[in-house]
Amino acid sequence: YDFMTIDEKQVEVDKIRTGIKQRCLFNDSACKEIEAKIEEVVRKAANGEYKKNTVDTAPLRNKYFFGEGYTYGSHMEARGPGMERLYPKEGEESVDPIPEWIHEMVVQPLLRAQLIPPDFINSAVINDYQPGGCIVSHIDPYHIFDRPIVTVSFFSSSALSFGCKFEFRPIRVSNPVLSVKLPRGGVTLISGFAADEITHCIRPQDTPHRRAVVILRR
Ligand code: AKG
Repeated sequence: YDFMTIDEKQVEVDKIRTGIKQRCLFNDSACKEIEAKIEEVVRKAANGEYKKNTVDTAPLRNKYFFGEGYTYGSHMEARGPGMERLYPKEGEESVDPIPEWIHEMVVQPLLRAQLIPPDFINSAVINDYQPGGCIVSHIDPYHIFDRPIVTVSFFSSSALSFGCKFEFRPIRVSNPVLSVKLPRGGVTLISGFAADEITHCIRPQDTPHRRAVVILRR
């Protein structure tokens, strides 16, 4: 992107924007109720109440997989884009089902707002970020996830950045082609160019406070 002219960058930004939809659906009191439920998930995980693959802990970011689990990185012999695979639906490797409160408190309002078709969502992932937590640039694997990809933010606001390059040790992130705000209680849907043709990430500097996101996908 550093080699693009201003006009070329604008065309790129316009294409990304066509694939982003945002709505503020959850007010402060709805957020508080959902945040209490997220705390319950954290507690249950700490108590060892979930299946092994439901919980994925990392220093600044824990993940909780419900409905469908998948593996994409360090535990695999063959890694990299295209090599991600879903865990089986039954048995040792499977994850816990989507909790009822996610259906009632998070998915139902999306259905009422006609943002997703009925019965679309069969995967719910909670990412719980500590301050400075991040997700490196990636495209959600097409062979695993349909579009749109839906996220709802809790505890604090952040930003979703498109087209960043990451460097490590020390961590450095290039300026995004486009960055969109992710307000607490806000819903973000990505599809088309925004989901398929450009990477997205959460930069460490955009998570100054603890934040959780519920990612709803099929
Ligand atoms: C992912 O976990 O794949 C994300 O892109 C997370 C996005 C977010 O935290 O809003």
